[in-house]
Amino acid sequence: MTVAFCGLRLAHPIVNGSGTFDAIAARRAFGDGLVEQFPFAAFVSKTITLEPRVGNPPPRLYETPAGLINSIGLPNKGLRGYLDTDLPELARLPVPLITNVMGSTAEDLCTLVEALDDRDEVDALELNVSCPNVRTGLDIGADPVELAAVLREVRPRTGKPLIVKLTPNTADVGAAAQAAEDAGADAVSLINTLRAYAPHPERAGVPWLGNATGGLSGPAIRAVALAQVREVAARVAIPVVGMGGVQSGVHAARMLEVGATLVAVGTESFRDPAAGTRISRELDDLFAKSGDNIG
Ligand code: RRO
Repeated sequence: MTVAFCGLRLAHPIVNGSGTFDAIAARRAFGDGLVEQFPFAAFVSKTITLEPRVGNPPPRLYETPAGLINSIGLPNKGLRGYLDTDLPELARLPVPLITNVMGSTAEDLCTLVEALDDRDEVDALELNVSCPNVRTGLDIGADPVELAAVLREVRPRTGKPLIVKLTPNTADVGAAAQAAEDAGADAVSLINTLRAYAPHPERAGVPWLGNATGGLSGPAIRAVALAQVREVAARVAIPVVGMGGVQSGVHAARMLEVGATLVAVGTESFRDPAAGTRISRELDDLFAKSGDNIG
């Protein structure tokens, strides 16, 4: 079941959520086999910023009854490190590469986008305007007016497909999606994690996470993700990448039913690094059983 997405032709509709699958570490840990049988139809990189970042203080993870709270805080090598060290490795993957970027100012974002536009190894860009774990002073994804203003500066800097990763931590995700489309986004992706607090299990009033709050992912957020993807898909004409708690082919089918073109798998890959392969097979089986009419 190939899928057309922003001018790319993908082998199936399952991709990874940014930051939830480290393809370079996976090759080291599991060997070339995992990379040759790559679990995803396109690879979305972890978010990169202009300058290197060390990320948030530990602890960075907290398990909830049906999910995971992370407060990773965007550790990355910065643009230079990505271009020099990671990009040559990621270019060897057998699938298109989508590079995810985040800036604390529109100027930073423009620099990132221009530098990546120059690189043939990068097939598309995803703009992260939705990380719950950094205080940038620029919560652009939550404010449609600000989001559109930043996108109008960034859009002309690249001819590559531009995907905007929306935040669920806003009153009106449909308005944010509409603003992204109006300002020239080629696609939107959602949902990023829901802002969440993890209490210390033994010390009353003390946060567990080093950064106090984090972002909730996993099965706990699936129903929220479906509601937001459904709302956004009904509102915009550009393709939607739906994600949030997808663990099976049936879950992926539900995302497609509410209007997603692609489905991203995130937290499930931590449990099973080959989850993408399994979920795309399960989806194929569902299509085979019921034609185009998945029930
Ligand atoms: O690095 C992170 O803490 C992080 C990012 Br950039 C994001 O977009 N979403 C998330 O849950 N964590």
